[in-house]
Amino acid sequence: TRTPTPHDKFSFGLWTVGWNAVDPFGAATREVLDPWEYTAKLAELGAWGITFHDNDVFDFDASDTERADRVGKVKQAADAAGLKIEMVTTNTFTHPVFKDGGLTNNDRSIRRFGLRKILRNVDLAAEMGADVFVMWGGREGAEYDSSKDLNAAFDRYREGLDTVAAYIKQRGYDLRIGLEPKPNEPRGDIFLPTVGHALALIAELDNGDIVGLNPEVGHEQMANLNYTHALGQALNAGKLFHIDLNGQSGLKYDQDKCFGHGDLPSAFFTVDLLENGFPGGGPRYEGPRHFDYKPSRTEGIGGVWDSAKANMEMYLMLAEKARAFRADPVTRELMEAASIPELAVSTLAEGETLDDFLADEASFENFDAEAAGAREYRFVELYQHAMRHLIG
Ligand code: 3MF
Ligand code: MG
Ligand code: MG
Ligand code: MG
Repeated sequence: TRTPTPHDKFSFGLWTVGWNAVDPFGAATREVLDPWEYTAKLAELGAWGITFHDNDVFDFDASDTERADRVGKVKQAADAAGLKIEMVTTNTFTHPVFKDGGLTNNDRSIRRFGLRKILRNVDLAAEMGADVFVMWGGREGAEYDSSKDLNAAFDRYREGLDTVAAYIKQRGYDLRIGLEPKPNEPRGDIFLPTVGHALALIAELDNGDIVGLNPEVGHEQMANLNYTHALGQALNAGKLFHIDLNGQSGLKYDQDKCFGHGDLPSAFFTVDLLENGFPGGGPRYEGPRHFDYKPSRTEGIGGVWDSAKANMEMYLMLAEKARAFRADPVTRELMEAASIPELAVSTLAEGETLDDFLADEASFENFDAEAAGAREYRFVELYQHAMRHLIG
């Protein structure tokens, strides 16, 4: 079915539908509502959850009372609409103080301030009942290679992340951190440009057990990488904590189009992985289907809701097709013919020692590489069969 329900676990950042369409070249093209005014409509459209940055809800310099008042209004509206606040994040990119970053700023006093702002919002995330605390270090980076001690920058990035994770543990919060990689924009080069870079840094943390990823479709594609592969490796590492779904058409600025409105076949295989899992079983993603997109500047408030619906409809249409693709006996035969199930069989037999392996002449001395090199996989036909399901 193509009608979203809370069961589908769709969620939206308040900064997505709430974007007034200011861009680097033009002024706002839309009026925006107060953050708590988006919840009823999102729930009516079938969403399950919402997410926000601290400063989507209250200003950078809001007083404590103002902060509490505005946060309370969002929480109340979400509760009234039956929406879960599943993720909260901190804005460490808009205010000029963060122009050289929060955790990796050259200025130590700014790093201490940035870290305190983040810790404050960890408290807020816990108070809102969120499961995930996303950290997108959009200003952690540089335009000029002369501007940074890179070794120190990575030390400070690790220190900052470990401090946030240690704080979560010390307070006993049921929260996990999701790092969001992005290669560039707004910085010329952002640290942790891809999922792979983030995984490598997480492995070096003292408190890395509660640190994972929030990969975004467009961000991986801006690095010319395959989003589904990024999800696959993060899942395989037990680190896929959250996702940002949207659409991107090739190597451009961060387009944040609706999910599936960029690279459609790629979106199909992303949904296939999320809904059907790996062909040979293995870890599954059970978290929110979270959209981080921007309703185009050409849209009015009607278009904001058209685009919110489009994200969910795209996902559900793709899910329907991905399920049919996997259930089709022809798909199974082609997967079998391509030896896909065999990839889930370990290369060394269970209990096989290295000596056993080296003594197995069938695997080397008597192996017919010519014959094996002549085998076929029919990957093209399998892909074409997916396309039959997608657009046939
Ligand atoms: C920028 C982003 C961010 C992050 C957000 C954390 C403003 O390209 O994608 O959105 O997603 O800061 O969730
Ligand atoms: Mg983005
Ligand atoms: Mg984006
Ligand atoms: Mg994002």
